[in-house]
Amino acid sequence: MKMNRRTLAATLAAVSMAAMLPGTALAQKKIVLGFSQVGAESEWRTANTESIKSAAKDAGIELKFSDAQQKQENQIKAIRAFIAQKVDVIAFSPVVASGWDTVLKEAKAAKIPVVLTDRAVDSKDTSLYVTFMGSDFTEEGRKAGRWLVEKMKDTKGDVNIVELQGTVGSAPAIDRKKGFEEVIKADPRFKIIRSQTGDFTRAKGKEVMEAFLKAEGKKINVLYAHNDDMAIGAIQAIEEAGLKPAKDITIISIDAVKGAFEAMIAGKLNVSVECSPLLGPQLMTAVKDIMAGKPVQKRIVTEEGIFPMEVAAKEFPKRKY
Ligand code: GYE
Repeated sequence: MKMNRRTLAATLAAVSMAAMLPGTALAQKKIVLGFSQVGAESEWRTANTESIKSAAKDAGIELKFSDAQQKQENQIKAIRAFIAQKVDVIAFSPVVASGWDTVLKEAKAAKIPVVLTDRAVDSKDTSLYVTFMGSDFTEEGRKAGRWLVEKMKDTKGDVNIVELQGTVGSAPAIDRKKGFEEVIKADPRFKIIRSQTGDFTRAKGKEVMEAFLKAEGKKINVLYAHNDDMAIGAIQAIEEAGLKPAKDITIISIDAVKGAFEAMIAGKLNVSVECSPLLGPQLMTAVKDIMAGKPVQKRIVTEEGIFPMEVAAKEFPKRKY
């Protein structure tokens, strides 16, 4: 059928009107995003969840949110459910780095693009995901190490360090350990005398620190905790043992959440390396770009700083998490 200009214009107008009206076949479909979260283990994670939920709302994206309670099997189940529901995009923060290839291949076979947020996977096949957005955890570990080396530069003798690791096998636990060791190994005075996981939680951080104190007592000069929550739990253990946190034991942790600032202002934590959980807005941008067929960078790195206790009171009012 041939159309003259006027009928063509009218048809186009009608089509675009219909696209704006809900309930018509041509109404624009909301993008559906399935997100599998690690859990609610830390202040960081709570802020991350909040960021994702509010950014989805702001972007007009329908979010199917699932909490895995720190279990990989639950994340795999959630991803399979998202595939069955035919969501448009799947995003997740992998609790551990390994063991994802099978389920990611299932998503790929279903032609559902996958975005990694916060934590990386160790899959060799990088075509299994579109992009990975989040922090450089190795660099965070290096920042912690550099701060300690500088702090101890005028002291004599061994520096005995105890380390509270994050969740076993998680990218931040692996990389924060690696980056920190890389820096401190330059000086043989620095020794990690105990290292154990506290699973990124306050309760575990306290429990493991109690064990460290029992075993090593006053030998401990430094606590390096892979996140603030474990440091905050450990601070309690240190006080209960009759020692002064941040004085008798120098304490370094990572995240720079509000709880860490409060501890620094109270003089109980020496320094926190920043790790931003506010990944929601950039995740929604990536989801929209993917749906629009625009190219997306393979790696999106979060920029972050470091906050020693001396600046805590001044910085605190500016903190968003
Ligand atoms: O540092 C910790 C959380 O993956 C960066 O997970 C995140 C880490 C964060 O439980 O507090």
